[in-house]
Amino acid sequence: MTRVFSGIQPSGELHIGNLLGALVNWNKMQDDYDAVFCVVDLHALTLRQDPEVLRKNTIALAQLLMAVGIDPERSVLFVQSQVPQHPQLAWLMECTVSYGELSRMTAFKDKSTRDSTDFVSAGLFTYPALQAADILLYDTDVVPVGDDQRQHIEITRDIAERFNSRYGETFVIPEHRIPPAGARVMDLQHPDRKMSKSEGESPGTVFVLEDLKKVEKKFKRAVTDSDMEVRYDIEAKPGVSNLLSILSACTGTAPEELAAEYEQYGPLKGDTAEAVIEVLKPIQARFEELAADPAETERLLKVGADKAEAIAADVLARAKRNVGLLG
Ligand code: ATP
Ligand code: LTN
Repeated sequence: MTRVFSGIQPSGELHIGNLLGALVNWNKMQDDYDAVFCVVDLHALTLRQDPEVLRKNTIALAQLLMAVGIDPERSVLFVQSQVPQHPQLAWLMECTVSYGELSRMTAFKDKSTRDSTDFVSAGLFTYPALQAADILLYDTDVVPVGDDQRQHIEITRDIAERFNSRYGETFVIPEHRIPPAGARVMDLQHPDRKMSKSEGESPGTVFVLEDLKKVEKKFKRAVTDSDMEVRYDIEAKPGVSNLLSILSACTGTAPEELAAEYEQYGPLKGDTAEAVIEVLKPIQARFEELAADPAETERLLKVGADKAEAIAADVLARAKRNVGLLG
């Protein structure tokens, strides 16, 4: 069966960009694929973390993934640092990617130059090598991600192809899968930039666990533009198009088709808020239940890590053998 793998960082509160760009898709794929999903806590360490907060965020993110519908019975759900093959293969990846390739990663350029980053770790620079290890360890065919991860999947393919040509067939070459709607949810106040966790609390970011009244307010105050036409045109009308994309991701109707149904911004904002609230309501309710029993979540994650390790150990052994390391 086709294998899918994806990861998400426990580095802050989940927003509707993460949900619509990635998680809704993960959820759907469980039915038709052999799915492996990972909370990438080692990736979160590339930026400074408070240890207590990291531990809490890791458990909460796993609970949120389950609340969205990721089923630890049907899929493998685990925490990256509990499977030691990830950092082990990452070293082989670091030795297969060049300094120049890593320097060209836009995510590194963005994160290393942010005003809030006062310390640029070496891990932030080599981050894509660890991500390549995550993906390649599971003989992954498909990686469902949002649009911002395109470059990281490309570099994973380049590393895998280079390794295979240097040392013989070792890795499956993965492909990205970017959803047709919701792949790039933009900030409601600054529709020219993507909705981001790192922004923290802001009127442009809608969190999955946010109070629903506040969600409604944020949509009502979303930035649109001064001409009054509802049209799907990302370049000319980024704010309105963002609302249409969000509504489309929630309803499954194409944004162009939705645009034809509206003559004013007010009702579009109201309906988008309502559609998002309908998606969030059951997730929030399920999360409340799961959050009451963190020990059970930890137990499920351990079971997941064992299942993951059973796959990853074989692939790491193959890579070590091919590269000339002793078994
Ligand atoms: P940060 O905002 O701090 O860069 P992030 O929100 O991108 O973090 P990640 O853990 O890096 O969070 O991403 C998890 C998944 O969510 C990835 O597949 C990513 O592509 C997707 N994603 C993140 N932001 C958006 C967005 N605004 N629209 C659609 N998908 C997104
Ligand atoms: N870099 C990704 C998170 C991530 C990931 C992965 C995604 C780490 N490892 C493997 C897909 C597959 C991010 O920042 N969104």
